[in-house]
Amino acid sequence: MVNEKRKMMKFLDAEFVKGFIRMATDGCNMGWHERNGGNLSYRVKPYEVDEVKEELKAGEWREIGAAVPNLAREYFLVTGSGKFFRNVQDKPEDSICLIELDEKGENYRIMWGLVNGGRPTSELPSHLMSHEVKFLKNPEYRVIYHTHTTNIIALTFVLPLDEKVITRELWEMATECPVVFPDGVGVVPWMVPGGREIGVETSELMKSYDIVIWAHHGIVVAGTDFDIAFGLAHTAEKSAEILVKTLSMSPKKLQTITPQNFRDLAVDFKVTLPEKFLYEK
Ligand code: 2HA
Ligand code: ZN
Repeated sequence: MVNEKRKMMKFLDAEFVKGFIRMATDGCNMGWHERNGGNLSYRVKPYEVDEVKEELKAGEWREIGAAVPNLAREYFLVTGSGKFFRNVQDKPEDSICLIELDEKGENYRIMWGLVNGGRPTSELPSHLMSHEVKFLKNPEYRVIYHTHTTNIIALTFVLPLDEKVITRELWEMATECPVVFPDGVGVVPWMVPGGREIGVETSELMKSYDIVIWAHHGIVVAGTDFDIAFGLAHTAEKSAEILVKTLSMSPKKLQTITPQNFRDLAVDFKVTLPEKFLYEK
């Protein structure tokens, strides 16, 4: 009984909620979340739901706009549609919500948050479809994060929208990149945001990648926890920034990391780097 009592806590004191708020705030401080740009979701662990269940209150069932049967009855902490990341820390109860999915994975209901009304992120179908793909591959995956990373967006205007080219460019600009995202990056051409279609394209690429670029819009990353997901976005965006600076100085690189350098790195760092990215230029 004593143990049970100790496990209960205020919603906003729970570690998963604090981690979510910190990540939203960090993203905002990076300049990636102008106005209501970007969205974040976290698949909550059963014991974490238990910790806060005294504060949960079920709202009406509403349609997700996509079917994710493998996520039936799962709980997600998500940012709200039209809500600003810069307000998440000061007004979490107005900016984010905890949702529960129904037994078919077709409807959700709000269990906490969005106290002044509203809905979960407009990209909920994309988030949930990507969560489903990741969950089926590895149930350790819990975070999906969409953000408007300035330099990656800029590069989608000047690089071919080809996963081989963009992966290779990002790998070349920062030595840690092939270690942080050895599978490479997926690329979705420009699409209307917020719908099921962009969710289908993104989740298809999530079968192979942890980072998907939305041309002229931003990125979606997947991770097992907040640190891993944020770190992935940060690493890729930093590399993009170095490429933007390099291209601003000169259209041609005088020297770079070579395909053989990558192969040597792969051995020492025990990662597998697909040969499709190590073509001769
Ligand atoms: O405004 O970023 O993609 C939220 C978004 C939609
Ligand atoms: Zn967006």
